[in-house]
Amino acid sequence: MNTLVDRTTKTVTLTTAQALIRYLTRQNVELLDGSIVPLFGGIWGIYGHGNVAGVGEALWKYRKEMPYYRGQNEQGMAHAAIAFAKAHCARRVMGVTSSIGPGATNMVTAAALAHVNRLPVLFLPGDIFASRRPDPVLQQLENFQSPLTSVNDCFVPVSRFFDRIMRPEQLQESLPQAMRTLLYPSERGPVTLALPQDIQTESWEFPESFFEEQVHYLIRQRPDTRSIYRAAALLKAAKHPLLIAGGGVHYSGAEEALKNFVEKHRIPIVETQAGKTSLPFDHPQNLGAIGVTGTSAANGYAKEADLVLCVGTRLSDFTTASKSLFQRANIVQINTAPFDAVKSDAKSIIADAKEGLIALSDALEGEKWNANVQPLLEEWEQIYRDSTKDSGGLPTDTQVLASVNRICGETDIMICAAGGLPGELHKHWRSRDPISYHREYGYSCMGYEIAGALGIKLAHPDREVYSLVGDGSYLMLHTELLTAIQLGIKINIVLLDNRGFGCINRLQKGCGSPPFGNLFDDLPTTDFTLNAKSYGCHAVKVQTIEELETVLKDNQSRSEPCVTVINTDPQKSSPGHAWWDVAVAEISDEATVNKARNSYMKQLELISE
Ligand SMILES: Cc1ncc(C[n+]2csc(CCOP(=O)(O)OP(=O)(O)O)c2C)c(N)n1
Ligand SMILES: [Mg+2]
Repeated sequence: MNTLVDRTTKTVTLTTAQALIRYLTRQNVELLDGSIVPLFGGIWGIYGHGNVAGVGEALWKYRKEMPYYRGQNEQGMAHAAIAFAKAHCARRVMGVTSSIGPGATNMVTAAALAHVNRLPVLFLPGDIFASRRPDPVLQQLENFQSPLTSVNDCFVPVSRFFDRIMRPEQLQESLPQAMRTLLYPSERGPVTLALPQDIQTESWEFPESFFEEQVHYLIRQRPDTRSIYRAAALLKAAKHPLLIAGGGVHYSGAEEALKNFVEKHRIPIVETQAGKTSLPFDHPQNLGAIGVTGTSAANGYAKEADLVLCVGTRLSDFTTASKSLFQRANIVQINTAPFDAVKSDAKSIIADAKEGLIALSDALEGEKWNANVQPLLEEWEQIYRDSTKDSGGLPTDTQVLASVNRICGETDIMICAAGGLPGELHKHWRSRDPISYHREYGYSCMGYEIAGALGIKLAHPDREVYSLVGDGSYLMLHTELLTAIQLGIKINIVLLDNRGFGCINRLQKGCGSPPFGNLFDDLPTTDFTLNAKSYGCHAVKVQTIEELETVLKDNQSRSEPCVTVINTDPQKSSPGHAWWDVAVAEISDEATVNKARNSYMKQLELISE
């Protein structure tokens, strides 16, 4: 592998689709443990006239080298592909092929999800004929201004790299760019290669050398020395520094470097959703979740911090508590992407998290801060105990998650994305394994939870996967449960049924609006167990936390997907410890809205002081 090849004469004649799939099968990756595996874990697909005879034919030809997975919904398949990549810390990838039109646009939401979370995935939507011979072909949009436009142009703003393959030989330029986007940490994100259906089937004499076996590896960008000395000088001048660990810590595999850094310099850390479990939850310097969904300890310390060292975070609205948390602190950012590194007027260190932390630690020499965080941690421990203990009534989300947490083994993976749960989990979930907390909270996309669980299980077949899902998210997209049955894959679904959009109902009331349009007040109860059983899942409804734990334990010996349903209280959530900017109407007929507007304006004044 990666030896010199004869680039002179040898050619091979293949269709565009065959060349594409053959090229993908030749891409490998060296993982951090030194093992070499195929870069692509497989291709998901749903066929239609736009891909069945082109990409479909090629996937059959290469079926031994490239696994093919057939899902139920293009968005669901793409969620599974993205979760597979995330569960591999973005080091392995999957592709998704669709027909033209609705099959393609079904993937646009997932492309945005991957874009927001900086996660790699390869979209292969079919496209209208390049020859325009059968125009308008079935499912063709027919843009009135430009026949160049098809629905696949919706992928342009949600892809990190987009190309339309109008000639077979174009692959030779396009595929290396696609690989660059899937693999370079600073560029990483979704790639879309739109494939006109006639071009998929046309052949070309490709040089054999194009298909040589490649072994990729994690590219670690080293920091510029000046940026390190500038950051070290700022840190040395600070009295209360704080480190925010973001998803970049996991993508870099920087957990050990982070531990060494904080233990040597005695700086407390807090974690974003993507960065949770950068350190074990019980590490004495880990103050836990930061931001709108943060702990009292993390947010309490952040208010006092005079320097915030951000490692691999996008500094989202939730992380910064709508920019209210540490607006007076100096910000230093270690990030592979200059786009993220300059946010919040940060002094940037453009680097891989591990490389950046090691270099900064060297530059700080023996400097130590010794913050006393013990009282903050003790206060949080008490709040944690009060919120998670079983109080006997209708269970809360927090009590359910604590119960699942008790059942989970150290290396089991728990996934969640939207609703009230992610906020509760960010604060209250306790684990030590770096990849055990799988959160999609960049796009917080309802419907990621079950399809995503499938992708995680494909990435880690030896681990139990628990998906915590609200009834709203379940109803939005649960049909990849059937795909789990098809593939003989076990996932554990815990469905928290609070009869609707609990968190949005609470938000609506918090903004002064009368509650409507969120909870199912008038509908008879839905029997989710019947729904899950109809696909072949093992499904049980439980009433209490105690029963939940008994069922989850029993399910550990099962091999089919298990769905456990529990009713939860839509009105209860644990207290927040930071502000979230949700704009309230300036004028309203409702007195409650006017009141909420007044407190909103007071908050805005507070942060602009
Ligand atoms: C695809 C999508 N549509 C809408 C939203 C906005 N939204 C966020 S949470 C939520 C309700 C989720 O309901 P459920 O899954 O039952 O969780 P709960 O709020 O009850 O905890 C909605 C509508 C979203 N995040 N994703
Ligand atoms: Mg709900």
